[in-house]
Formats: sequence, C-alpha cells, structure tokens
Amino acid sequence: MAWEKERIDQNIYSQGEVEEWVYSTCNICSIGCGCYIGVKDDQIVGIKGNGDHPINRGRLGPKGENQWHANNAPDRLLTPMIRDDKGELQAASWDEAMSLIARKAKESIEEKGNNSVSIYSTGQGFLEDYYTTAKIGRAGLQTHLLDANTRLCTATTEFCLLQSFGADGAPASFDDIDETDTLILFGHNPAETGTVFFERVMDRKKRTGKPYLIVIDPRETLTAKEADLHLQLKPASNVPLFNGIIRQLIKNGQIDKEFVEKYTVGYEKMKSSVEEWTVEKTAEATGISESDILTAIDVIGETSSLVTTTLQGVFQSAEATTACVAINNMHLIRGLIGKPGSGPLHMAGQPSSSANRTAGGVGTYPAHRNPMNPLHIQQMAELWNLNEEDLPAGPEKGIEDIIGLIEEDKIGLFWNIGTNPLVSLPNRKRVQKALSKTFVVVQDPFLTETSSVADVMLPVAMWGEKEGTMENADRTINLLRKAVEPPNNVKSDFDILLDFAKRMEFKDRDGNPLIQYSTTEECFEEFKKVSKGRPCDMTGMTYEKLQKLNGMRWPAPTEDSEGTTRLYSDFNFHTKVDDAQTYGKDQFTGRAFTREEFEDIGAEGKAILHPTVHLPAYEQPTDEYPMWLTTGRLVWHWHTRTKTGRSPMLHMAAQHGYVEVNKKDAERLNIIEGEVVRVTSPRGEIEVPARIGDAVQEGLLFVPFHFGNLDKKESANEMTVDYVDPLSKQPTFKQAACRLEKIRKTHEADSEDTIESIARQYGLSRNELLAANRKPSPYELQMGEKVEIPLSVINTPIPTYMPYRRSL
Ligand SMILES: Nc1nc2c(c(=O)[nH]1)N[C@H]1C(S)=C(S)[C@@H](COP(=O)(O)OP(=O)(O)OC[C@H]3O[C@@H](n4cnc5c(=O)[nH]c(N)nc54)[C@H](O)[C@@H]3O)O[C@H]1N2
Ligand SMILES: Nc1nc2c(c(=O)[nH]1)N[C@H]1C(S)=C(S)[C@@H](COP(=O)(O)OP(=O)(O)OC[C@H]3O[C@@H](n4cnc5c(=O)[nH]c(N)nc54)[C@H](O)[C@@H]3O)O[C@H]1N2
Ligand code: SF4
Ligand SMILES: [Mo]
Repeated sequence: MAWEKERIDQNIYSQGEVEEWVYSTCNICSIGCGCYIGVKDDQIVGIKGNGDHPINRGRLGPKGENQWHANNAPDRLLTPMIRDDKGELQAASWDEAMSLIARKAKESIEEKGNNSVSIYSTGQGFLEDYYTTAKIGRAGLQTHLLDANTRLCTATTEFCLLQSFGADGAPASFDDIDETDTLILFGHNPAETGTVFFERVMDRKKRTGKPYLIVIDPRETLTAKEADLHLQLKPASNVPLFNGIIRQLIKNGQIDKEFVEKYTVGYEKMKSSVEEWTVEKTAEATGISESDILTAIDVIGETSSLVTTTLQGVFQSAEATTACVAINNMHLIRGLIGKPGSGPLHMAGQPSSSANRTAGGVGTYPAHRNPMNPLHIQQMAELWNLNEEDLPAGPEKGIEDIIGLIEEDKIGLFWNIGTNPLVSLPNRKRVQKALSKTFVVVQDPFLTETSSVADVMLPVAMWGEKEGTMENADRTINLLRKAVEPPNNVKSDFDILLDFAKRMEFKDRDGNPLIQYSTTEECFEEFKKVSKGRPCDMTGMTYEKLQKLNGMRWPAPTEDSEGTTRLYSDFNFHTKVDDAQTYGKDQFTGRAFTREEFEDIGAEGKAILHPTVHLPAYEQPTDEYPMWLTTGRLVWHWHTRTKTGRSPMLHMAAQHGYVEVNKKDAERLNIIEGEVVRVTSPRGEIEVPARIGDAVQEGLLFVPFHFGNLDKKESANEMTVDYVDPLSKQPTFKQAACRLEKIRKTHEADSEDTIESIARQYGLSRNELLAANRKPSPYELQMGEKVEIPLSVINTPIPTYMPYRRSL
C-alpha cells in the first residue's frame, strides 16, 4: 500500500476564498501528482492535492504547490511579436505572425528541401500537442528534424529500453516501489527532484523499515543521507561499478539461470564484457571501498525483489546508455523484472516527457513505431490516409545534430515550443551563435533568454488554461481539465499547431485536411486508434475514465481495461522484428543496425543482454582544468526558473547561482563561505558565491543550472560540454573539466529582490504576500524532519547559504 493516510496539501491566496476546484495534475515534474486548481472570478487562486490520487494521496511539493503564481505573473506575454528591421521585437497580430511562420516554412522547404524545418518541443506540454506535432512534422512538413528538450532529459531512458527490451516504457511502476525489498536510486536525487515520490518511499521505510535503500551519487545529497548504503562513486564511473557488480553476481552464482536461458539472448558476450572488472579494479575505478561494493553485491545478490531507478546522474553522464543497459542486464540475470516489486524504473524528469516519446513528437513514429521498418511506415500511412512515400523514414536527429545543421545553413525555420535552450542546452555560446543565424520562432508564456534570438514570439496558454493529458514516469496517463480561460489574445499550443496546419493546407491523399480533429479530446480519440495493438495501447482510456480512476497506466488494450501495473509479467519482450520499435544501435558508434543485423541477434521476443564495455569520459580533468564540474538541480527551482522564479516564495528561497565546494578544496584555495569565486571550463566561466561543505567530494564542483540570465555570470551551461551519448544523443551535462579560482570580489545583491518589491509587483501588501505564501502544513521532505523554509527565508533578506552581500 502506497501511503498510510492521505494528507491534503493546499496553497491559496489568503485573501480569496475558492469558488471552484477543477480536476488537474501537477505540471512540474514527472511524478504526476493529482491536484485540484482553485478558481475564483475566472482566476487561478490556488491549488490543493487530490487525496484520492494513488500517486500522491493529496501531497504536493514546494514547486507543485507554488506553480500557479506564474499564471498570474504581471509579465505574461500577451501579444505575438515580430522582430523588425532594427532588430526590435514589436507587437503584431496573430494573423501577421502565423502567416509569416507559414511563409518561412514554405520558403525553407523550397530553398533547402524537406528536412529543413525543425520543431524543437518540450516535455511539459500535452500528449495531444505532441501527437499533433508528429503529424504536422512527419506528414505535413515531411521532416524528421523533430526533437525536444526530452533529448536533454529522458532520451537515455528510451534508448536503453529499446536496446534491451525492443520498445520504450519503464517495466516497473511506482507500485513496485511500495512492494520492493531493495531500492537502488542511481544518479537520482528525489529528495530535491521528486519530493512526493521520495516522501512515498520514506513513508513506507519509516513504518516498515523497507526497502533497503542504496543511493549511488558522487555527492552526499539529501537523498543519500537517508540511504542504508551510499556509494559515493567518482564522476563518470557508473559503468565500472555495475560491471563489477554483475561480474561478481555471476561469479557467486547469484543469477537466475533458468530465466536467463528461457527469456534472454546474448549472455556469453555480455559476460565476457564484464570479465575484467574484479572487485579490486572496480574499487579503484569508482573510488568506493571494496567492502561497500561487497555489501552492495550481497544485498543485490540475495534480495528477492529489486527496483532500480536511474536519472540524470546516469543519463547525463559518460556512457549513459551503456550504464542503463547494465542495469537492465542486472535485472535480467537476477530474473528480477516483470514480477511484483521488481524491475528497472528508468525515470523521466519533466511532467510529460514520456508522452512526447509515446506520441512520436520526437525520434520514433507515433505509438512506438520503428521509423526504419517499412511495415510501420505503411501502418502510419494507412492511419493517416497518406501514401507511404510521403512519410520520411530513417533514424532521428538529436538537438545537437540540429544545431550542427543550423551551423551549416541547412535549416530555414527553427520552431521552439515550451523550452528555453539558451539556458538549458550545453555550451551556450555555441547555441547562441547558431540560433542567431536562422529564423527562430519561440512559443512561450513569457519573454525568456531564448527570446533574444527569436524572430517571432507566440504567447501561449499555460497549465490550468487548457485541457489535455500527460504521461508521467511510470506510464500513467493523467488528465488535466481547463480551469480558467487564458489571458485575452493568448492561445494554446494545440490551437496554434492546428492554425499552422490549416495555413499550410496539409492534405491527406483524398484531398481532405490532414488534421480533422479540433479539440484535444478528439485528438486523444484519434491517437487511441494509432496506439491500438502497439506497446502503449490506450484503447481502454477515455478522458472521463482517466478522471474517474485518477490516471491509468498503459497498456490498456481493451474497453474495460483499467491499465497495467508493470510490463513484461509474461516475460515476452518487444523484440520480434516487426514488433520492435527499433533494430537497435551499435554501442560505441551509435550506428543504427539494419533489419538483418537485428534479426541476427535472434531475440524473437526474448530480452537482449548487451555487452557493456567501459569507455572513459570524453572530457576529464587536466593540469589546466584540474577539477570535475557537475551540474544539476536544487529543490526550490524548476529549470530555467520561468515559473519558479515568478513564485515569490521560491524566488526568495534561492535567488542566485552558487557553486558547491568541498571543505578541503576550499581550505587549499583559502576560500570562505559565501565568497564569490570563479569557475572556468574550456568553454566559459561563472562568478558565484561558494557554498562549502562535505556534500561534494574533493575535486568535484556542483553548480545548479537554474540561473541563466544572459547579463550575469552564473550560467552553468556557459561551461558544460556538448558531447552526446552515441546511442541516446543525450548531452553529458554531468561531467566537464574545470578550474576553481579565488577572486576576492563582493557580489552585489539585486536590490530589487526584496519582499516589498515583490509584493508591489503582485499588487499586494507585504503581509498579504507573506500570508499568500504561508503553507498550512510544513514540508516533510523527509519523514520526521521538518524542513521549514517559507517564513524564515522571507523574513531574512540573506538566506544563510547565500551570504553574497557580505563584503570581504
Ligand atoms: N527541484 C527540481 N526538481 C526537478 C527538476 C527541477 O528543475 N527542479 N527537474 C525535473 C527534471 S526535467 C528532471 S530530468 C529531474 C532530474 O532529477 P535528478 O536526476 O534527481 O537531478 P540532478 O540534480 O540533475 O542529478 C541527480 C544527481 O546526479 C548526480 N551525479 C552527477 N554525476 C554523477 C555520476 O557520474 N554518477 C552518478 N551516479 N550520479 C551523478 C548529482 O550529484 C545529482 O545529485 O528532476 C525533475 N525534478
Ligand atoms: N547544465 C545542465 N543543463 C541542463 C540540465 C542539467 O542537469 N544540467 N538538465 C536538462 C534537462 S533534464 C532538462 S528537462 C532541460 C530543461 O530545460 P528547458 O526546457 O529549457 O527549461 P524550462 O525552464 O522548463 O523551459 C520550459 C519553457 O516553456 C515555457 N512554458 C511553460 N508552460 C508552457 C506552455 O504551456 N506552453 C509553451 N509553449 N511553453 C510553456 C516556460 O516559460 C519555459 O520558457 O534542461 C537541461 N539542461
Ligand atoms: S513531486 Fe513533482 S508532480 Fe508532485 S507536486 Fe512535486 S513537482 Fe508536482
Ligand atoms: Mo529533465
């Protein structure tokens, strides 16, 4: 059982009562917590958790609870804008903006050919937006330059699942976490990045002592502090660690031979790829003691159920896909998959990044179809009433490939929907230069850093102002109802896409409009037909049922189905050649295998054990750049802060960038807490206050990537490396070489960041603002430990960990 009891978290404007609570889902992270949006006078005035939702039983985290402030922000973009001859963005009508975009698309296709329009979307929209993007992109524009920030986020989830099991979809679900004896959190810090999920784990652990918790992270995170075993490995040593573990499990005979025999192929090759990884060698490569490694092996070898989550410490690290494949291998040789409490749970990050993969808005064709398989293209052509030759085949391009194509002048229109690449892509200077070269459309509720390179801005409706569905990290499809109308003159992503399709006059083979639905619900009904018979079959879902059951996990293949808790409980994998979503890729080069090569593997419904040979990180510390840089998240902020930076409480809690430094490194360089220091990589530098402690290991720096203001020297992605994993094409945000320097300079605080000035922006008095942000129940990020932030932080202009106003 997930939660012992419900707890309804609520956050509303104190001065306003709520007239209506509208059914919705949190639009922040991939946990997918159920919520209700509070409405009064057609305005969002608050949020509360949905006590019946199995994922959260009413709980919300700090970002979930404060997300609605962004809807009411005084600086919402309220008109389309077009860049004029002088280089200024000027207000324009929808007709002017949309006809300009349609003209640019046509010109680009005429001058540069079909694959010259790129749509770069998001993991924060709705399944219906993604499916429409897929249809417009593939069938209308005939481009396969469809990608999304999901490439930065969960591409590795997809590709490791494709390699091992033939199709996307995390085998285990959150319910398995409630049942498992052992939980490994691998490169995953949910105490900060999935707070309700972590509470769910800790809720059970405090009650029952289970699961045994192994955390694998080079930092001693809040999550690691709760672990039974923290494996504090060196950066970029994920594959050595699991090669060592797998080798020893085999050596100890702690494997399920019958399972391996019956349900897998590739055992011998896999086995020889880990042969060299003795415990001693593993300890040396990872920096973890032999005894801790042996403890981990003991637990993994003996446990009767096991769930492993992976997230950015793996996906954005060196050898991303290989490390995740090693996790799949470990589950397969132990026979711990498809059974209650067992299976790999490769995570998602954004609230609907999985939905974009499922709907075909990135990479593969809709409903897990293989773009290399003529049969799948033929199915899509039938479903969309097109001729096969009208649909582009071939492997997908990732965003870094697309940036390269822009640099080569091969792209005439880059349409950016729901993402802020000037802050979130690696090696910012390169991105900035590339995007300045081509015609860029930015579709966002706000002016962002990326607006600086936009030729057209389109203002969009946000969460709460539109209807649709999202897929979370464990295949749950959740519904979001529209609570309020968007601001005047602002449209939803979905409506903008439909408008574009109309202007482009996309037709099917009978001359009828390519897109015939006009509401998201009709679109969902069409997607259901597309999903029929595929791994993500949604036949049994309707909007009404999704609301009644509080979400359903795919597959739901029959009308009366209520969804599927875990995949592969029959040990039949999606590796039959015409079922598979892929023919697989070569581990080192990323080259796509041919149909024949895939057939030669002989999987035919069995899972594939791939070899996991170790390759060192692309960039490593040198004499000039002697330290490791890693980047990631803190609990208060969401990515590039366009939402959380507009929530007074969250903004006040963490206003500026910083760097986490180990005590010994600080001592060596004579750096004191709060002092502004310089961090330099081969690509760029930042100057931010130092936070000193034990959390990061010696020789490693951690910089949150949330702070990306173009005028401030605090953006992590000025420094990161744009090398990508050859299989998933996901960038290596977690490792770069860098140098730390003392510069003895004071950091001027932004004098506008006072509680009074923020209150003024919202037209509130100071006390009203404080009341608006007061939370009835304290955040219980960790059971028993109350982490109270709001008032102490707001009342203290200088949060303890950022004493940047101190002059030295
Ligand atoms: N507060 C907050 N929550 C979020 C988000 C947010 O922006 N803010 N974003 C959401 C999204 S989109 C995502 S993708 C998730 C990401 O969620 P997480 O993956 O949990 O977050 P990160 O901080 O990116 O990275 C996780 C950990 O990887 C560790 N790490 C670094 N290098 C290595 C390595 O070589 N090996 C291992 N094993 N670990 C390493 C880091 O120390 C870090 O603690 O969070 C989601 N939730
Ligand atoms: N150094 C470093 N870089 C990273 C990471 C890291 O760990 N380290 N993590 C990476 C990961 S995992 C991720 S997911 C990315 C996230 O990076 P981004 O996706 O670039 O970050 P967001 O701030 O979430 O951008 C979402 C944008 O969508 C807008 N938006 C909000 N609602 C809507 C809507 O309904 N419609 C539209 N059209 N727009 C909307 C927001 O205002 C915002 O501008 O960052 C990546 N970059
Ligand atoms: S855990 Fe994620 S989905 Fe749940 S409330 Fe927090 S941000 Fe929202
Ligand atoms: Mo992400």
